[in-house]
Amino acid sequence: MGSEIEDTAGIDRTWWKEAVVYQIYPRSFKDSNGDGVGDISGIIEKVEYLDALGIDVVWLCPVYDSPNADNGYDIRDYRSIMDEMGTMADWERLLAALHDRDIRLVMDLVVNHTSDEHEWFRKSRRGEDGYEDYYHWVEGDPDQPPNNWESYFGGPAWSYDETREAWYLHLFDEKQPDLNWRNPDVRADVYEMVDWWLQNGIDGFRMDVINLLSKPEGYPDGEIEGYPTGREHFVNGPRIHEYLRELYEETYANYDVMTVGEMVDLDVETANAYLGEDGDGLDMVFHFDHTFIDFGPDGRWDIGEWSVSDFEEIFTEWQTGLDETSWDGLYWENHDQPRVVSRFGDDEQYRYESTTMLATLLFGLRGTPYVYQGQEIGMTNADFESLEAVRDVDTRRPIEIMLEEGEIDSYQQIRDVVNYRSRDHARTPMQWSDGENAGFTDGDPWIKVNDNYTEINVESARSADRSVWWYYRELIDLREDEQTLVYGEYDLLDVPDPVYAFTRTLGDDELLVVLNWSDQEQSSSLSIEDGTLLVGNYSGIETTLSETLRPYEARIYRL
Ligand code: TEU
Ligand code: CA
Repeated sequence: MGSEIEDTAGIDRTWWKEAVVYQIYPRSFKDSNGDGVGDISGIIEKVEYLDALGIDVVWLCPVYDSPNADNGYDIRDYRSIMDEMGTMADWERLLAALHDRDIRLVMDLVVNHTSDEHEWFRKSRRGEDGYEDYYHWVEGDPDQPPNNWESYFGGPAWSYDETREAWYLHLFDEKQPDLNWRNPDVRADVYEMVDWWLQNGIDGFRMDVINLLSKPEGYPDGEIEGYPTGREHFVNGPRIHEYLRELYEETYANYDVMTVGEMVDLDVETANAYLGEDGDGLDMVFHFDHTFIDFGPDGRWDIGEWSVSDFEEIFTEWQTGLDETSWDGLYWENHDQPRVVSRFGDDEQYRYESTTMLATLLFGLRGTPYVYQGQEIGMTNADFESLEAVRDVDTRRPIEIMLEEGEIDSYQQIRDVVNYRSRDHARTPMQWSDGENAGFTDGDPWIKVNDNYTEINVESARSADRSVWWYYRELIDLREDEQTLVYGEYDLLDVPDPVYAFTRTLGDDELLVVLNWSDQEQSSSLSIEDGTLLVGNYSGIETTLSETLRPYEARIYRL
């Protein structure tokens, strides 16, 4: 609790608002048995590390039994652990080890779809009694999908099933059929499973593409072209609020847990309908607005221009547009996004400065910050020199389509965009040391290790006097001490780009966040005479804000 503001009345304190969340993609975090795949025992080896970093909550990406068409986001059995990840007993040890250190555990909840190898789908495909309507089936011409909806991973959202002789819907891979939430039996089965995990003692859920659950009857064609066609029908679909409300009431309403909904295509108004007092029992959301900023005219596989004012506009809209009781999930990276320093910073000359500037922004905003594994040491994008090196279905599939359709003749034509955007950048192994395979595995890693591991790794970052790791450590501490950083109101200051400055105010307490988002010196256009510097990524600054900010300089003051 911050000493300055202990007396500030009227804050409704909530643990998940004050928490810093650390996201683990288990396949790439730490391998304990030399098979090249990260696992639960590997995470247990690193619990001490997580504690040293100071985070409060771990969000663990899927570890459930899965054939791994989409690395665990295609679940075969919700109640057992994938062989490669370990056993239920390992998972219980992990939960205990985290709880021993007062770290909470949030699990991934993937209930828009299952694997096509899930028992429900196997029964449904055979038309077994009681399971016929567990998924979205439409009969018809095997050459003509029921409508023009597209998959997020490219290509049509429908596949024809020879066994059932009907089309089934999959908004992601064909091995990820969408569950039919209109069917009350599906909902009851899901709620029972969710409750089972809650009873196992977890502290919440990150809810995968949770605003896609409701699909309209009749499956009307999409009218709006784009990524992907049909989205006006299945994003925030007709019964979405009813389903989420019911899920809440049947399950986590009865527990002290946190929920964060990953919501595609979400705007602020719609977020308010899901969140807060009049919402559906969801605590916070992840929106995507700031991740679309650098899409080119041809979409995701095209690199577009972005500017600091685009970011200011988006963040300000969310910071000021969310209702008093709504809450935001703040992130730069996750397992679906490239490395932020390579994207919005400078991963060469100013890797330290730009990574820490971006971190200062993340921690300076109102909401709960999420740190993705490797972000805390400033990991960068890798070079995927051939299609063979690419692992992600959501990179491979679109490229295969481009090749089939003759949009490109070879992988090399798209390599630069892959090296900019692919989800695989987040999935290269965590760089623990300058040892073999970055200390991730004794075996052959399932995906390439970034070549720069000899320079960028946890061991060297922790032993350096100044490093990205120590800066994150400082920000995490600061947020723990300063309630104003958690609860304070956000106000944008009117300074010329590429400087971005805003204040956070709680009662009488006022903090100033000022960032130079460029590789050039900039005038801050602000003059602070007697502030107290709380954190900064350059040394040798005291109480005044000098006119000139150095490249990617970031500071937080108490005014
Ligand atoms: O992601 C949803 C989602 O919107 C992504 O597929 C996104 O479109 C893509 O990564 C490009 O940015 C969630 C999970 O986070 C992702 O890993 C899964 O592949 C997907 O759902 C399906 O479960
Ligand atoms: Ca392993």
